[in-house]
Amino acid sequence: ATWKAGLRGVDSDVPEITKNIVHHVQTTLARQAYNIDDMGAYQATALAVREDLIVNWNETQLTYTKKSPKRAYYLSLEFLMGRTLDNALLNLGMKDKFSEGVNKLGFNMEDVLHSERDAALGNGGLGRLAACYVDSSATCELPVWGYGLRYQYGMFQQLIAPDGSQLEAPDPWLDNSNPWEIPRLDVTVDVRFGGHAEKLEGNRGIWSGGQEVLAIAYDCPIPGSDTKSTNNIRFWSARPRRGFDLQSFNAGNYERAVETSNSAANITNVLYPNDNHYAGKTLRLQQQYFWCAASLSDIMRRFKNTGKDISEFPNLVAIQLNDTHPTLAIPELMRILVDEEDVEWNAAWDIVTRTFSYTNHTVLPEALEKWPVQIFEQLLPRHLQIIYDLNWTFLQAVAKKFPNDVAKMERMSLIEEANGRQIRMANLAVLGSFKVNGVAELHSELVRTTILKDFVDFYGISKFANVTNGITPRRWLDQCNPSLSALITETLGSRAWLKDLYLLKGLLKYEDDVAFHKKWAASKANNKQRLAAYIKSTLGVTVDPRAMFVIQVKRIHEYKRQSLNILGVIHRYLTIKAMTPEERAKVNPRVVLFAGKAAPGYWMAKLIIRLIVNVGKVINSDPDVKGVLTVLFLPDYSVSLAELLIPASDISEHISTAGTEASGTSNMKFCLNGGLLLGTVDGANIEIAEEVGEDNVFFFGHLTPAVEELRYNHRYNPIPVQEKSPALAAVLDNVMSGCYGEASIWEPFINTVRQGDYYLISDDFDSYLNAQAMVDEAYTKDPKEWIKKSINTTARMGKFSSDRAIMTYAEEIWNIEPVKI
Ligand code: 26Q
Repeated sequence: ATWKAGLRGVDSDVPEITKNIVHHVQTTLARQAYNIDDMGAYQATALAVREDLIVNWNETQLTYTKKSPKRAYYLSLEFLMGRTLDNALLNLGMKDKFSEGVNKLGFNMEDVLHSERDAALGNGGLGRLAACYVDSSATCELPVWGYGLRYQYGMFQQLIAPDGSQLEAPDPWLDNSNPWEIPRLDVTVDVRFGGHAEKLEGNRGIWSGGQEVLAIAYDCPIPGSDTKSTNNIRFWSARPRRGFDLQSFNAGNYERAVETSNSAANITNVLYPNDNHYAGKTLRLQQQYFWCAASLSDIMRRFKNTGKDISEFPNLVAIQLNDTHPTLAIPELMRILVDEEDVEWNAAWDIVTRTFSYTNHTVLPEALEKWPVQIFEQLLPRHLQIIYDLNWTFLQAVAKKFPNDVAKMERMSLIEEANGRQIRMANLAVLGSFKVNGVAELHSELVRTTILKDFVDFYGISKFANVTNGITPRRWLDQCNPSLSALITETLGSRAWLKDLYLLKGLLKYEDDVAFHKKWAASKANNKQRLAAYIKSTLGVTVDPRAMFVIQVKRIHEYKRQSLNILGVIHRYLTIKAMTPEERAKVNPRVVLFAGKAAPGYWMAKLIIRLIVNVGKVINSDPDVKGVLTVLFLPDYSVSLAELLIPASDISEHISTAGTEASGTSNMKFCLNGGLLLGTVDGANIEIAEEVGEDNVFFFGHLTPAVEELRYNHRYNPIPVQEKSPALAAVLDNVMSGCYGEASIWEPFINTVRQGDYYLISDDFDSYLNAQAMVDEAYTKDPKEWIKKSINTTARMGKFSSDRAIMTYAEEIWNIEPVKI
C-alpha cells in the first residue's frame, strides 16, 4: 500500500531495526547487548518504536499548526490505555519486521510484549472508552487531543486473600520509567487554589492569594492505524510551585516549609478507584480543578497563537466533557474570559456555551457528582461566585418559562439546598454545554425522560442526543485475537475491514461453509487453550478447553449483578449433584470465569467477590462435578487480561438490572470476537441484538419500564422469595447452610436479596435460569448452528467500531473534519 512509503521506519529493514534496538540497549539503557533479559529487550524495542511515533507525531502537529483547523479536545480524568508496544507496532504496520528483528536478537516477541506493564489510568468502561476514542480519532485523521492526569499510581492491583477477600496493593506503574511519554518540562501552567475573590462591576472578579501549584505536561503519542496521523494525550503532573516556603524556612520552621510542597505534589498521586459512585473527597475536587485549569490555559494559549479574535474561539475549539468530572472547565473558561480577557459577561457565556458538550455515563443517583458549597468556598472562591451568578440568571429564565413551578426551579437549580448546600455538577454541565449525549439509545432516552427531563422541557429536545459507544477493532480484534484476525483477512482478501468494520458483513457468505466453520472453530479452540494455559500457570488449575467458557468480567457492582451469576452457578451445582452419574454425563460441561475489581470502600461488592471465590473452592474440589463445572475468579482484571479472556469466550454475561447499565462496552468486545451474548434488555445489549439478530443473543429478565413498579412492590407488598422463585430460595438456603463458610459471613448479602432486593435478583432469577438452559441446548444440540451464530455475531458488529462513534461526535457535535498529514 502506498501510505507505507511515507512512514518513517517502515522501509527500514530488519538489520536496521536490530541495529537500532542494540543501539538503545547500549546507549540509552547503558547495558551490554549480550546480557539483557526480556524486560531490557522490551525497553530497547519500545525506545526504537517511540522514535517512529515521535517523527509522525511532529509532522501531524506541525500540519495542525499550519492548517489551523477546528480542533476537538477530549477531557477525561481516565485513560485506560493498557499496553502500548503491540498496538503501536500494528498501527505502524511494523510488527512483522520488528518480530523478526527481536528474534534475530534471541528473543521471542510474545515474551517481549508481555514485559510491558499496563498503563491503568482508569477504572473501567469510561476510561477505556476514552482510550478507544483517541485511537479512533487518530485513525480517522481527526484533529483531536486528549487531556488527562498523570497519576503516579494507577488503578490498584487486586490480590485475593486466602479467605477469598479482595486486597489492594498500589500500582507504581512509573517505577521502570515510561518510554511512551515525552516530558515537556517547558510546558507548565500555574494553578491557584484558595485565596480570596473580589467582585468588580459587570460580574468581573479578581482572584488572588492562596497557593499555586505547577502543572507540567507529559505528552503521549497516539498512532492511528495505517496512517501517519498521530494524535496526542497531554497528561498533567503536579509539582509544588516553590520547593519550599522561604519565609517559614528562614523562621526555622522546616516542617511547615516542606508541607506546601508535599500537598501540591499529592494532587496527581493516585487515581480514585471508585466506579459509578461519587465520593466527595476534597483531593478529588483539587484534581479536577488542577486538570481543568491547566488544560484550558493550554487550549487558550494554542488558540491565541492563531491570532484570531477571541469571539472566534468556538469556531476553532470544541471541548468534550467525559462525564461531569471536568465540569469545572465551564466556570474556569468564564473566569478566563471575563476576568483575564476582558470579555463582557454575556459575550463570554455565549462563547462558553458554543464550546462545550457533555457526555453522561450514568443515571444511577449515587453516581451523580455534588460538591459541598463549603469546599468551593475554601478552594475555588471565584468559581463559586461565577456559579452563583450563572444560577441567578438561569433561574430567572426558568421562572419566566415555568411561572410558579417552585419545585421545578428547586430541581433545576445549580445548588441543592437540602443536605447542606451542594453544587450539582450535572446541572452545571448541561447549562454550559450546547449538546448533551448519552452512550446508548436506551440510556439517552432515560437521560431525557428521567434525570434531565426538566432540562429537556426548558431547552427543547434538540440539545439532547445519543452517541452509542464503540470499541477499537484494532486492539479488540486484530491485536488480541491474531488467529481470528488472520482468518478474517484471508477470507475477505484484505485488511480493509479494520478501518471499515461494516466490511465484516462479507463473512456472511461463509456462514454455512464447512471449511470456514472448521477454521472458525479452530481459532476459538486456540484462544481457549491459550487462556487455559494462563489459568494453569497463574492459579494452578486445569480447565478443559473443550468445555463451554462462560465469562463475566467487569467492575464488581451490585447493579451489574455478578451476584445473579454466582447464585445461578450454585443452582447448577445443586442440580448436577442431585443427578445420577448417567445424567451427569449428559450435562454440558462449563467453565465459569469471573474477574473484576471492587472499589476498596464498597463493602458489599467485596463480599460478593468473597462469595464467588468460596463457592469456586467448594465446586472445584467436589469430585461429583469434576469436569462438568468449574468456577474461577481470576484476580487483577486489567486491559491485558481482557485481551486474553475476550477471544476465549463462548458466552459472556451482561446481566445488569434493566435500565442501570448505561451502555457497556465489553459486551461489544466479546461479540466482535464471536462470543455469544447472554444478557438483559439493557444498555447497548439492545442495539447489539438489533444488529446481530435476536435469535443470536440470549435475552432474559424484566424490562426497564417494569423496574420501578417491582421495586415499589418489594417495599410495600413484598412476596417471600420462596413464593417467587423456589429455585432461588433453595440456593439462598444452601448458602446459609454453611457449606461455603459461616452463614454469618454471607448474611448481609443474602438479606439484600431476601428483603428489598433493589436489583431485582428474585424477579429475574427464573428467567435467568431459563436463558441458561437455552444456552446449553443451543450449544449441545447442533454445533454447526452454534458456529453459525458465532460467525453471524462477528459479521454484524460493524456498527460498534469506535471509528463510527468518533465520526458521529466529529460530524454531529464538534463540527470538525479530518486533516490529511
Ligand atoms: C466520581 C466522583 C468522585 C470519584 C469518582 C467518580 C467516578 C469515577 C469513575 C464516577 C464514575 C466513574 C466511571 C463510570 C463508568 O465507567 N461508567 C461506564 O461508562 C461506560 C462508557 O460509557 C459505559 O459503557 C458503562 O455502562 C458505564 O457504567
